[in-house]
Amino acid sequence: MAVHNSEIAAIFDEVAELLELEGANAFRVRAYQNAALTLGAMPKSLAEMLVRGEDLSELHGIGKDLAGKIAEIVRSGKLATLEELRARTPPHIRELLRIPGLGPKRVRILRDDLGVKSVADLNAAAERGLIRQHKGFGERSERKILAEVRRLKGAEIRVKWAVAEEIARTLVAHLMALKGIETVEIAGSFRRKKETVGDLDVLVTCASKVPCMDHCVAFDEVAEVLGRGPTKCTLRLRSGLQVDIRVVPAKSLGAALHYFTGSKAHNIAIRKMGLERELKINEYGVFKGRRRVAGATEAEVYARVGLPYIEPELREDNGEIQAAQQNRLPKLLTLDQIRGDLHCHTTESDGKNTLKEMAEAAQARGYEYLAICDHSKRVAMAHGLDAKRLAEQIEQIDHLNAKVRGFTLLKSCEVDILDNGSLDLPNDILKELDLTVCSIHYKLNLPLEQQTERILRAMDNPFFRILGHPTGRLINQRHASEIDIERIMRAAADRACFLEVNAQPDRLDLSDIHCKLAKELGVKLVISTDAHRASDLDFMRFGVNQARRGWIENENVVNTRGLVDLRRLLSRACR
Ligand code: DGT
Ligand code: CA
Ligand code: CA
Ligand code: ZN
Repeated sequence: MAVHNSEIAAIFDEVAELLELEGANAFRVRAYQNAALTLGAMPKSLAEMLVRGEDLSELHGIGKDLAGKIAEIVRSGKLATLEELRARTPPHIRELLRIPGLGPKRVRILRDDLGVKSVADLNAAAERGLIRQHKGFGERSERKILAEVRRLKGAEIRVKWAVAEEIARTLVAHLMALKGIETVEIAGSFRRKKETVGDLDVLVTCASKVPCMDHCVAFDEVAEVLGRGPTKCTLRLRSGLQVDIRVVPAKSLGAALHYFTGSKAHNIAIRKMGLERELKINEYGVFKGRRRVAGATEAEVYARVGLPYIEPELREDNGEIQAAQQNRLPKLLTLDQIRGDLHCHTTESDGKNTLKEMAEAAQARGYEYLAICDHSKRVAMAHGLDAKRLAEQIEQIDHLNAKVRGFTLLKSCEVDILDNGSLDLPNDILKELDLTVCSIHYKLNLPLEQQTERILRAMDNPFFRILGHPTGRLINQRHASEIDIERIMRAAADRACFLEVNAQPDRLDLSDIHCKLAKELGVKLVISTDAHRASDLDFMRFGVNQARRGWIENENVVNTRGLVDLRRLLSRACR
């Protein structure tokens, strides 16, 4: 495997960082930093230059010493200098460097002046208000540090829903393989389809005398058995995910499912309603005095407190109980109501499948339409399209459409919203498209006011249709951009524009709360996979889950419409 320039640059960056942390000579630090910049921006492969016997020390800013180090990395994939530096730096200090906003300079100050040697120390110092008192750190950076530390701690333990689903699938298959195990249900936040889950809560019913616990702990992904009793065990899997498994009697399954699905706040509210009717509700059933009056199904439990069944996605004590009392629960969107996908890429930009392959994959999923949204030119890294290449793609789409019946490729583009709010391609090519998905990929960190204005300005363009991955967040990796989402939604409603629910499992952007807000403000949503390969079209269900948590119904979603209605919605002329 050839070593990429970016990997060499990353090694030099880390050397510079650790040298600076040690208080090394500033010239030496800068030499590594400059080299990293030069190499990172070089179009030619250093590894290939070496194969051809070219002399790297002739490159700008690369002396004999660094040229030798590049050769060492290309040869071995490693750099001894870096290994030594890493070995000399305590691991807890290196962890501090990973906190956004803390470079080596600041880490050194914190260590030398406040004795901060780990993330835990940092957290304690920030909580005690010591950091804001230090010159060069004000109150704002202290707040930011606290938020980052909390995020770091959270990021370690909460698993993305899609990842949990894969693990859950193998676990359920394992459990069901034992004869005598009758039902396996996963409750908890997983059943509520939360975007991340803390652990899996599994309920099992089985015939008596079945060695159920032995079978649970024999799951081959178990790393450690954290606890075990006759009807309950807690496991840590190799992926780091924890699992609580409980065996419950079949007559209690509904009550247990209700209890362990949560959320806790929802359960408390339901239990309170029970108390008002002199009913005791727990994981074993619904009891009047000592008599069990319900418990086999969840519907029974709800019926006992005078409510219709409430879908797990709604159980957050966020208005669902009042809605149930008034018989105005939403009729939640379902996957089979989705008629097409309005955001995908092809090999023309950074996708892995061709136009034709994407079209076939969409047809195989029973879709009526698929919008092709390759990147625009600003995203050079992804080989974004300029007007000329987009015009060629439009022709290809016309050509393919002429050959198929009952399925339509829609002409689109993921147009970059530039820094000043203008769109990355001229209107005379945008007007040839059926729709546009307009997204921000650069400058995600502008201050709230500026970022909001940027989006509103873009929306003023008559060819703006859909705001793609509106906040830019990446679950466990990158915060949402600071935007005034309510203002943006009101503007979208005014201009007959739509917001995307990006179904990529690490985006899920909009959030559930924002989906609900959109519905309340009368903004229609588009649920799209942003597929970069044919199989990504299956991400649709993650987007649907997110929308369901946001109370979204069929009519709130643009791509539940057939093609004719869709085209009507997309034409802003009719607004
Ligand atoms: P997670 O795992 O952090 O993503 O979130 P959950 O909701 O799965 O929470 P978890 O695993 O701690 O507990 C699963 C369910 O069990 C929870 O949603 C409601 C129920 N539960 C847990 N502890 C309590 C409690 O103290 N009181 C009540 N009423 N319910 C509880
Ligand atoms: Ca859980
Ligand atoms: Ca749990
Ligand atoms: Zn995209």
